[in-house]
Amino acid sequence: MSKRYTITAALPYTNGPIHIGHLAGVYVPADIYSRYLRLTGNDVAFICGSDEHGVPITIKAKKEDVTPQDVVDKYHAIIKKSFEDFGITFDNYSRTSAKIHHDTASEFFKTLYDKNEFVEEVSEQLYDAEANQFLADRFIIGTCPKCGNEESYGDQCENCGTSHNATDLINPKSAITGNVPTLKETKHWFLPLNKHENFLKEWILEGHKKDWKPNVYGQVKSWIDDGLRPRAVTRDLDWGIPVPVEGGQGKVLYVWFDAPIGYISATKEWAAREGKNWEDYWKKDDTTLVHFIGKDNIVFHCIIFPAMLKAEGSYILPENVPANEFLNLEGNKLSTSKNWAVWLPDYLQDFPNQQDVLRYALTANAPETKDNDFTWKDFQARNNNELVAIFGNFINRVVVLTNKYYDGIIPEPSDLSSVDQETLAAVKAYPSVIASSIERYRFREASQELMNLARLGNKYLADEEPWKVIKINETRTKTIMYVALQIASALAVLSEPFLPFTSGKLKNILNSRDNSWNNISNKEILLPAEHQIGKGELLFSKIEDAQIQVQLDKLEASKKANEAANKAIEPQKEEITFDDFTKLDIRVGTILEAEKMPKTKKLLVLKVDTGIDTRTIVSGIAESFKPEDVIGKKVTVLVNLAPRNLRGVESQGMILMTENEDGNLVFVNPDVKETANGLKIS
Ligand code: B3M
Ligand code: ZN
Repeated sequence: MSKRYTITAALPYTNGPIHIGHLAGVYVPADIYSRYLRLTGNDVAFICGSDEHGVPITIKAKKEDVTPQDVVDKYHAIIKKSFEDFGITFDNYSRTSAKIHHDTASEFFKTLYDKNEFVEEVSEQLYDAEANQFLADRFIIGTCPKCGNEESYGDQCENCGTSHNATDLINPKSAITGNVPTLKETKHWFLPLNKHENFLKEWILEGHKKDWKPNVYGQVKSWIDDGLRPRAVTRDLDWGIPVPVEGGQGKVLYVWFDAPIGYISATKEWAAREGKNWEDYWKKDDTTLVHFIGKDNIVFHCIIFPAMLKAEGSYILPENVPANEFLNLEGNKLSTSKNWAVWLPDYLQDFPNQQDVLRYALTANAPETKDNDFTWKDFQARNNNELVAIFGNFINRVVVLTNKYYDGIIPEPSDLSSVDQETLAAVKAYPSVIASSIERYRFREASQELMNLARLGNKYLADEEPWKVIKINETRTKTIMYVALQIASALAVLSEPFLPFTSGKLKNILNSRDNSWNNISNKEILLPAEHQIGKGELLFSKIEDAQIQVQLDKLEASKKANEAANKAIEPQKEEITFDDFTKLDIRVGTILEAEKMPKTKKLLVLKVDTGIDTRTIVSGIAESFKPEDVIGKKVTVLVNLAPRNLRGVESQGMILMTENEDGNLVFVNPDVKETANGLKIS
C-alpha cells in the first residue's frame, strides 16, 4: 500500500566541503531508504539543504577575510554538486539563507511567542570585551561539565554529545581572542524543555523503546533522566535570522532553532514547485516522518525540535530518528581542521565515475551500531573481491554469453530443472529479504543480501556451466541462460538503492526499464524470451595497489603536516655569554664505523674521525638511522664535551643534529673539509 513519507537528512554546515563521514553517516543511508520507498511505490519527499547560519560559518568567514554570505555561497554550490555527483536523490536541496526559510522560521518563532511558549529572561552571558561581542556556541571553548573534555563548545560537547548552556562550561575561553570572558547582562528567549518533559517521556521512553535504535534511545533516556532545563533559542550575534519580536533588535535565532525548521521550508519550496500541498507532508497523521542524522545531532532531533513542534501544535512528530555513530578513517577520528578526511570532490578526481564503489564500501561498513573505521584496504577489497569478482563477473558472463550464443536475444526456455526452479524461487524471495533489512534501517545487512543475490547467480552459472553444456545440449543451454538472465534482471532493480549508477547501466544493457521492486516477486518472469539485450559494458574495474598507496600517502602527508604544526616550540634557554659560546670546540668529523648498542632502541655506537683523533661517540639516533646508512657521513661534532658513560661505553663527544621540516632528525652536515682547527665561528 502506498504511503506518504517525509524523509529528512541533516542539513550540512556550509563551511567546507563534505567528506566520507557525512556520506556514510547520513546521506547514503537516507538515499537508500528514499530510493527504496519510491521503488516500492510510496509518495516520498526527501528533503535537505545547506545550514548556512551559526558560528562555524562566521568563524570561517573571519579566517578567510570574506563575508559569511561569500562562505555559504561558495560551499553551498560545492556541497550541492557533491550530492548530485554521488546520486543522492533529494527532492529538494534548499538553503537556510533563502527567503522562504527566513519567513518560515520567523513565523514559527512568532507563533511560539504568541502562544507564550517561551520564557523571556535577562541573564548574565559570557562576553568578550576585546572583541566587543557575546560569546555563544562555537565562539566559546571550555571544559565540559559532564565528561571533562577540555575543548567543548558553548552549546554542545562533541566528545560526549551533551548539549548545555555556555555558562555551564568550566574555564571558558573566547575562541576569538583567547581571553577569559566576563559576564554581561542580556535578554533572551528560552524554550522551557522542562515543561515538555512528561510528553517526551511518554512519547519516546514509553512509545519508542522497541523501534528506535538502542544508541539513540539510550542517549535520549540519559538526558531526560538527568532532567531537562530551559534552553536559550536566541543569540547576540549578527549572522542569522533576526529575532522577529519586540526587544529582539540586534539578536538572531539560535542556529539549532532555525536549522530544523529548514526541513519545513525546503518542503514548502519543493511543494510550490511541484504543485503539491506541503502541509500533507508535515501535518497529516498518516505521513511518516524520519530524520537521518549523525549521533552528535540526536539531542536536537529527539528533544529540542520535537518540543518545538509540539509547542507549535499543528505538526506531526518523527516516527524514527535512525542516527548513526561516527566513521573513523584509518584508525583516527575524521577531522576537518586536521585534514584527516577523504573529501568527496577529491575522491571523484582520483576515482572518476566510481561513486558506487564508495557508496557500497561505506554501506557495507556503515557505523550503524558503533563507531567504525574506513580503511583504504577495505575499500579496495570491497571493490575487487565483491563488486568486481562477484557482481560484475556474474553480469559480464551472462551478457557476453547471451550475445555470443544468441546475438543478444533471450532464448526460449524448455523444462525447468529442480535447480532452476529453486533458483528462481530464491530470486523471488530477495525483494522482501532486502526490504526487511532496509525497513529496520539495517543498511549493511541489506547491502550484503544484495551481494548474496549476485553470489547466487555466480554459483548457478558455475554449477550449470553453460559454456560446457553448449557443446552437447543446446536446448539445456537456452534454459540455463534464460534463468541467469532473470537473476541479472532482479539485480538491476534491487541494486538501485545501493548502486544507482550501476543499476542504470545494467538496465541499459538489459534494455529493460522495469523498475518495480514488487514485480520481481509478483511477475511470472522478468525478461521474456525474444527480448533483445544490448552489448556488454564493464560495470566495475579492479583497483590496483598503487591507487590505494596514493591515498595512503596523502593521509601520511596530512599526519606529518599536523605533527609539524603541533610541535610545541620550546622556550628559549637561559642566556649564555659570548665567552661561554667560544668554549665550544666544534669540528667536522667522519663516521668510520657504526653499530647498534645491544638491548637499546635509540643508541648507536659510532667511531668518528674528528681530524684530531678517532674516538667513540654514543649517539641517540638509532630510531632515525640504520648503522650502515651513517658510515662515511660527515658530521659536526662537539669534541670538548666531558666524556660520559652510557651503558658501559664511554662517549667522547656529541654529534650535532637538527630536524628538517618533516620533523625527521638530520645531521648538521656542513659541506666542508675536516679541519684540525675547529669550525670557524664568525
Ligand atoms: N548543521 C550540524 C552538522 O552539520 C547541523 C545539522 C543541522 S540539521 C537540522 O552536524
Ligand atoms: Zn562532554
